[in-house]
Amino acid sequence: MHYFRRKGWEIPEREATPEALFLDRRAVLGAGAGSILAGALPAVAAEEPDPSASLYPAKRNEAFKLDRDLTPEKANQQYNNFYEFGSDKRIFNRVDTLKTRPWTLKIDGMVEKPFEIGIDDLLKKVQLEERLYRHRCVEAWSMTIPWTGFPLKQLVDLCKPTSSAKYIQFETFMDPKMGPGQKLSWYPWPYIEGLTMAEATNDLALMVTGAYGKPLAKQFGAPIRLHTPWKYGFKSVKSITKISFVDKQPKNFWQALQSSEYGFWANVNPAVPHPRWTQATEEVLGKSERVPTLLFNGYGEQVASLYKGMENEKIWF
Ligand SMILES: Nc1nc2c(c(=O)[nH]1)N[C@H]1C(S)=C(S)[C@@H](COP(=O)(O)O)O[C@H]1N2
Ligand SMILES: [Mo]
Repeated sequence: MHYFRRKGWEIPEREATPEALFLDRRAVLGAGAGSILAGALPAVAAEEPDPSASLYPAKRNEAFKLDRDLTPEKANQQYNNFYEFGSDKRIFNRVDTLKTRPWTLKIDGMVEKPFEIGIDDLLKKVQLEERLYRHRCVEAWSMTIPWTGFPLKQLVDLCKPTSSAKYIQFETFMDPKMGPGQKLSWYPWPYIEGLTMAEATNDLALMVTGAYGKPLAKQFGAPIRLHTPWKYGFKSVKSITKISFVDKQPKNFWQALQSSEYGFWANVNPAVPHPRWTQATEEVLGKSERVPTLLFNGYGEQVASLYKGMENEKIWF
């Protein structure tokens, strides 16, 4: 008999359909306790305005074009993977506990001098731009999104890694009060990801601080997350607090949880199936259609050279 335990990250392809998209969002939001209370009480605990708001929208870099429509903002903001807040896709209801100011990034490991920098000071040292990117989750759904951010290379240059640094390792915050999912001890918290230095300094690797012309919504991984559009979505680590330059290949969150299914490289390849579902096609978020998945998610021209000679190695999961 074919049987397996069902966990959040193990959804089979046919169940990757975004259920949330078929609900009436307005009805769901309108009926929430929040809106009822908001009417009954004087304004309480309004969020501080985001101090970086005036930096948006940033100028669009026209070099990054899409072959398909943008995913509507609302669809994108209500269908997220952010296990710090739960293993379902509707975490947008529960991200209020994420406090994004003050927010400090710690830089350590093989650098000339370790340092810490506040997010708003970092934003003064980089050049923000908007890029339209495709995103392909390993669960076989995809989205397109107008990110605002800056090339990771700009941050690497600020960090001044030494020549012994071979990889860059990213860490998400570790605070179960902010991210109650971190109370679940079978997950290898904190969420960790990594890239080689060549990947990190490729122009496509983007540090993302905004989306849809505004500072990042919390569910997208505010105030700063990574996006590597040629790799499966789990590489794009959210709400980063620490960046370490190291000489050993980092073991990422999903690899630590299930190394037979998730690895370090995770480059998108429609010809290499996940052990439990095909990667040949993807469900387009916000539309009820499946489209063929592309090698390197369509970004081969920019990144294929990084993997010359490695094509037969395990760089596809
Ligand atoms: N810290 C953290 N980063 C994360 C995740 C997560 O659970 N925690 N999920 C990853 C996965 S599997 C995907 S597909 C993307 C989803 O990004 P989005 O919600 O902005 O679409 O975030 C990635 N980054
Ligand atoms: Mo994902």
